[in-house]
Amino acid sequence: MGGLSAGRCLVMGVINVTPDSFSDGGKWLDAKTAIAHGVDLVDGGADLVDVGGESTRPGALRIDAAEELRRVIPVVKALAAQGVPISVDTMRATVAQQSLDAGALIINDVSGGRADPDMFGVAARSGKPLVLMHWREHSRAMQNNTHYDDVVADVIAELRLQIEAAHEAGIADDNLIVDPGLGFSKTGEQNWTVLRHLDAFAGLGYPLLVAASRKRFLGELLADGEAFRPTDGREAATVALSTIAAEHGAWCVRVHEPAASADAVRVVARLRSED
Ligand code: PMM
Repeated sequence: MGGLSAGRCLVMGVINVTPDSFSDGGKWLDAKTAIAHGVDLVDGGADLVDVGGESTRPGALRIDAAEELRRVIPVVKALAAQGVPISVDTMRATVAQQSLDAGALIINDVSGGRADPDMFGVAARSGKPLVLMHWREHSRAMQNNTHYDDVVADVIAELRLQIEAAHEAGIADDNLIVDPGLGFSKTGEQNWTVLRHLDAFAGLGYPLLVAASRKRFLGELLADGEAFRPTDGREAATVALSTIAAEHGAWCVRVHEPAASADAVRVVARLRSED
């Protein structure tokens, strides 16, 4: 993964340039604010910054490519120009290509190449790393598609198909990163099962990205009666999962607030190192 390794689990900070993402929707919609937030994420300990323009929260409707480009490209361009390592969170080949042209280093495709038939071609030609997340269908209906015989075995088998398709499209093996896709076509219970078996996902032999930050299943776990814990009260639980992901060999954790996770991954690295 070239310069994108540090002898420890990396921390990816998140900027959603969207009006409607579940945890930070609307906060960074203006490019200037988003760019300043990207710099804050790095100052707060993020090793790289993930920029996305399309919400993937359950039930979300899609925006068009022009709107996604309008949201994402100025932010990618400005942060990359300041030397911030950028991944672009997009399911569209055209947004991926223009983001790479603007200086992004990684394509983070939550559909794992399944939403846009041109995505693998862009990734293959660019020679840049591609995150293949486990994905079944678009957000609008994904929570109606959560049947598995065995969630760990089935998600791994589906990820293997995505990996095979990426190979066939000419993407180099060492440019693939995998992600189990917590919350994507998965119930809260299934997310916990996946997290209990991170070793099996790491065992695929690719760098593993884990993105649990502030997700709904944490709000449910920490609920006060019927009321889910609000997103800004899910930080400590997020850091607990960053620690566990790092302990199980994750390459990177994707989080909204990097500072505490950046400390946690250093604690794990120190414990795992020999004296
Ligand atoms: N989750 C979200 C967005 N992008 N990317 C990857 N690779 N893995 C994820 O699980 C993932 C993602 C949704 O969360 P957000 O709205 O907080 O960004």
